[in-house]
Amino acid sequence: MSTPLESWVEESARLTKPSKIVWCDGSEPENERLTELMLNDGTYVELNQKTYPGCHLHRSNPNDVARTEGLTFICTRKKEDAGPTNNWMAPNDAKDKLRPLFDGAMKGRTMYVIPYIMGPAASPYSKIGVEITDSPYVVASMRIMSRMGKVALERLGRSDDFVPGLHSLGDLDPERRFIVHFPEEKLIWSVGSGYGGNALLGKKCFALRIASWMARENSWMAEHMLILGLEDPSGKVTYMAAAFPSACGKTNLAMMVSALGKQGYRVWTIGDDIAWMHIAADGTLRAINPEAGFFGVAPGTNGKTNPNVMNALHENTIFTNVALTDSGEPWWEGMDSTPPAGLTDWHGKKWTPGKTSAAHPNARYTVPAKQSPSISSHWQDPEGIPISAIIFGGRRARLAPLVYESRNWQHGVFVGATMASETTAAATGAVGVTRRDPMAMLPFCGYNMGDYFRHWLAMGAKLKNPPKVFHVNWFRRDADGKFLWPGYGENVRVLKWMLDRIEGRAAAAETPIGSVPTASSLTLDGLSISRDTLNELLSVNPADWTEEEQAVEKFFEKFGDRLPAALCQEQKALANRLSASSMASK
Ligand code: O2Y
Ligand code: MN
Repeated sequence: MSTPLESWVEESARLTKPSKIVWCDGSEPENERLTELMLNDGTYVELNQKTYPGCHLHRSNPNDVARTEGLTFICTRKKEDAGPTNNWMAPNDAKDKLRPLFDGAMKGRTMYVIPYIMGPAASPYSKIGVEITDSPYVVASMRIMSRMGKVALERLGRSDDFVPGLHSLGDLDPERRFIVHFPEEKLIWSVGSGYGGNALLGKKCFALRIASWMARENSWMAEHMLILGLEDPSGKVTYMAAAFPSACGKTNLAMMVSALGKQGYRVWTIGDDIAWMHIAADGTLRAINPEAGFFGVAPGTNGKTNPNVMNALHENTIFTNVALTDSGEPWWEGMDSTPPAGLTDWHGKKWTPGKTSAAHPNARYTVPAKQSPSISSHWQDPEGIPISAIIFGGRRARLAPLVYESRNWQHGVFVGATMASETTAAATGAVGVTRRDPMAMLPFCGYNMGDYFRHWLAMGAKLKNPPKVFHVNWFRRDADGKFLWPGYGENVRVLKWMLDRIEGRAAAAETPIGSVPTASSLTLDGLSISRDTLNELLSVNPADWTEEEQAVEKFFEKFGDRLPAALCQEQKALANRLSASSMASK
């Protein structure tokens, strides 16, 4: 008798009609065969194998260069269960719409069956997915980003406990591109894109959208968070998870080279994008990184912003939509100050400096996590690592101080739920517009965000000693528009203050929004920063925050009666504290 997996593969083959089916085992010889095939058909360009052994360049279709939120749907039976922040289609309507796009889509192509594990192979908190795809580039990428092949098939056995994801490149026409999720049946269908989050179904589709639904059902958390460990001079490591909207330097923070290295503070990487967190038997929150690689933005990455990843990506790395030097090496804007002569751009054309960038702004590297010099020796611990702090962040030019600590878990949930960031030139659309992005999950929560906030509150109630919750803003500017804080490796000073708060060592001043460091509680030796700049960085302006609180009230209205009362209370309490503080200063 067929296994549930075999039955689903047969059913998918009847629909998509491939000329051949290949079950991927994740082995080196299989990867070599696929590499050869992609070099021959132009999917891959070989990079300089002396300086970049095992590295290749892939150029995607120019109309297919980023995740497409507008074409991403959550298909629940009831529209309210997808909520006001998701695109919604009824499950049957979605299937009726997409079935014809899959019908015969793999004619003349090979269907690859990719069994994969999200999370360390030996962890009870890992989960199995199976992606069916007609893209060998997706196979090679999934091999880096997950534990793929034999290991997953062996763990699955004859069980039906896997998340199926059907993917086809289709004809790559954006008019026929859809990424749809059926969280009630834990199923993913994606057609018409071969890029990133749209096509590597283990990442955003499974590990966040479907997993967030599973997590609520079973009292755990699937979060869009990096995980890092901060080592102190005694060798003790304290772990923190952090959520940032895009363009806030999340990967750089996860892999930071500490400016306090000489004092014995070092940052270790567990993960750069996603955290699955569960409550352990002792009532602590423990996290695993479900991924095995980094799929990071290349432009802007250099020896200063992220020296660890720059070291990591010299071997076994897939580069997508970067530029190519005349010696066959990858290049992107922000790698070094002047572009080398003789560049080929991301379209494969000779590049002349001028209006267009040589690399696409969303060009990526896909690199095994184990290659980073910053990778923690605990990154694959089956039970996960204990989380002592949760950090939310955003890019706010004026409003938010460098760092503040929430009053308690419930207030921390409010801080996460009201997170916002100002758009940068790197994102599409207007620059400097404030986009609210609760817990950085806006595009990734697989259900109604009002229910998601309720789940966060419920998790706090189950934790014996909930992590402290902080908010950071590396991007505050002065009146002339200059950044007040140097960022990058210096951000460790803020992490150290958090650690000192956790350990009960650091002082803080109470403000209406939470506690900020006193000037002397931050470790600033070796950093040239004036007292005025520091005061500006840490200041909380009640007038600006009153405007913010009113914007939050309006944002919360979206969720109607799905918004937990506790968050309304937090918003009203903030309003009261702000008004009391304004009165006191008059
Ligand atoms: O454009 C894409 O498909 C990549 S999106 C992405 C990739 C790695 C980590 N995070 C993200 C994101 O959008 O949050
Ligand atoms: Mn992300």
